Parts: sequence; C-alpha cells; structure tokens
Amino acid sequence: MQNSNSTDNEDLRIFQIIDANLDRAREGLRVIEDWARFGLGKEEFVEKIKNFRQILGKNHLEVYKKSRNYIEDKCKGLTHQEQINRKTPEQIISSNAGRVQEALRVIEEFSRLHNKELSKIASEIRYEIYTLEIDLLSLSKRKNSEEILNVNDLYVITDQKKNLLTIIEDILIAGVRIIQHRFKTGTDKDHLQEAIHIKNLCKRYNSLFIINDRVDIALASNADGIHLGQDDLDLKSARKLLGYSKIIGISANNKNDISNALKDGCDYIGIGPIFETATKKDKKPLGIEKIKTLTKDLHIPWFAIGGVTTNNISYLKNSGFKKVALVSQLMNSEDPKGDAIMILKELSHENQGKWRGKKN
Ligand code: TZP
Ligand code: MG
Repeated sequence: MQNSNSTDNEDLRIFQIIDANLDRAREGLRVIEDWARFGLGKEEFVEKIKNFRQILGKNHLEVYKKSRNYIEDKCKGLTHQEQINRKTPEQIISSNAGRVQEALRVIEEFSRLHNKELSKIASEIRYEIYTLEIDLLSLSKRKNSEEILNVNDLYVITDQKKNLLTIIEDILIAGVRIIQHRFKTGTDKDHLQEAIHIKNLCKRYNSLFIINDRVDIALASNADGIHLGQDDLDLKSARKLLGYSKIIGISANNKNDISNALKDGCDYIGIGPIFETATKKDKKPLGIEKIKTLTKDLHIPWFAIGGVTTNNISYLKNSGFKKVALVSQLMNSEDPKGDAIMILKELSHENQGKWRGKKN
C-alpha cells in the first residue's frame, strides 16, 4: 500500500468509501453464500464465495476502518422501492450479486492509486461474480425442475403422431407434468418446430419439457432438460454445453451404467425395459425383481420404463414401483386423457406393497 502514512482529508474520504464498500461487498457475498448453502446445497460454490469474503476481510485494513464516520453519511437508511419489492430467491441473488459487483467496482477505482493490490483483487473477484451469478441462477432454475421430477410420478414420452399436440394437451389437462419429446425420423427443422410447439404447451401447464437425444434441439427449443441413452453424447459433455440450468436424465439398465450416471451428476434415471415392448424390440426385459435390486440404494428420482400400461400399472405400483415412464399406452390410446387420469390415480395410491383385489 502506498501513501498509507499520510492521512490527509482526501485520504480519509477515500478510505471511508473503501471501508463502506468492503462491508457492502462482504454482506452481499454472505447473502449469496447462504443461498448456495441452504437453498441449493452446493458446497463447491459455498467454498468459493467464502474464500472471496475472506480475501476481502484480510484486505479490510485498519486505516479503512478508522476512517469510518469521518464524514456523516446523510444518505444512511435510504431505501429504494426495488429493495422492498424483492421477492424470489432468484431476485435476491441477482440484486445482491449486482450489489457486490458495484461495491467491488468502487473499491477498484478508489484504491487504484494508494493500494494497487486491493484494486487488482477487487477487479478479479468482480469478474468471477458475473459468472457466479449466472451459475447460481441456473442452479436455482434446475432446482425447480428437480422439484417437478420429485413430486410427479408419471413421465410421458412422445411418439411421432399426426395429432401429437392434441394428445399432449389432453394428457397435460389430465395432470401429467413431465413430457419428453422423442423424435426419431424427420428433418432437424421439423424436429425443432415440433419441440417448440410442445415446449409452449408444457409452459402453459407448468410442466417439465425434456428433449430426447439432442442437446442442440434442447438448447434451441429452450427445453428444461435432456434425456440421454448410453450411446448418446456423454453426460459431462452435455453438461458443458447445457450449463447448470438444465436437468440431465440417463437411460440405464445395469449397475455400472447407473453408478457412472450418478458419479457424473445425472438428475434422474430411466430404468428398463421392465417388460417386453414393441417400442424397444431389441432390448431384453429386466423384470421387476432385477429393477428392484438395481434401484435398492438409488437416492435420485428414477422411472421404470418399458411395457407400462393401464393393465399393469396397479401391479407395478403394488410391487413397490413409485414412478413410471411410458410411450405407447398414451400415444396410441383412444382416450389419452382418461388413461392418463387412471394411471395418475393408481400411482398416487397410498396402498403400496399390497396387491389390491387379492388378500395377503
Ligand atoms: N427405453 C426403455 S424401454 C423404452 C424406452 C424408451 C420404450 C418404452 O415404450 P413403451 O411403449 O412405453 O413400452
Ligand atoms: Mg437416445
């Protein structure tokens, strides 16, 4: 630090500005840190933010603290309508990240002449906060999607149908809240166009919209997530392309694939086929017991898939399956809405573990 011995009036005013802004930056960082900790449970972000606070704390020199109250602050306690209006955690994160960025900018400018090191630190942290803000907001969005995955037990996958949008709207009206767009044949242009139509429908019904296979279509249609099979793009590469805001689901049918998916941070797993299915003729069914063994210690949402119908849903539920995914039962149904209502009702049934209709 240069000129630290001379404390003429100008220094004192500058030190007072730095003192106030170091406090401001650290307070804002604490708000963000607590959301990362308690709101998102993201340890790596907590550590990063804590480290910034500590660096600023170490650089909060006595000369700055001593200058406090040098000039009476006539603006103390002023609030802005925006502060009173703040509601959601996301708004709180944004405004506090902005507050930290502004405070750091002030420190950077006013310390440049007498404390180059602090000026440099303030500038470096400020740039990191820009990225951190985006990452935290993305994680918050993903948290909302994870909540939808947690509380909804029926996951519907689309097939290529002429009246697909009508079917989808029917099942959304029935209460389905997770839709995956599966589009295997056709041009990319048609794929994206259909995806955008379904995305708009899902948005209207506050439902999750997931794209099968294609990260590019997921990005272009602003989907909530992507579903990847074992032969698709790997999870880590998909995460790099998609950022933190999108959920990533994985198809798995063995122990190894499941543990890799968990290690790489997938948000949910589709496991199957349980039964034989015309939708995936080449896949050998796993059966109920095998799926039970595979999912014994699984702590993220998982959906059993393959041959799930209105005829076996009650049996599956009573065999301990809580969440299922399906294609043909609803895509080929005469009454998609009625069937969806029936399946949802079975899945919501509390009487799990007992085969209704039979005494045990
Ligand atoms: N993955 C495993 S089985 C399956 C997929 C995509 C197809 C399920 O289709 P259906 O028609 O519900 O049996
Ligand atoms: Mg695939």
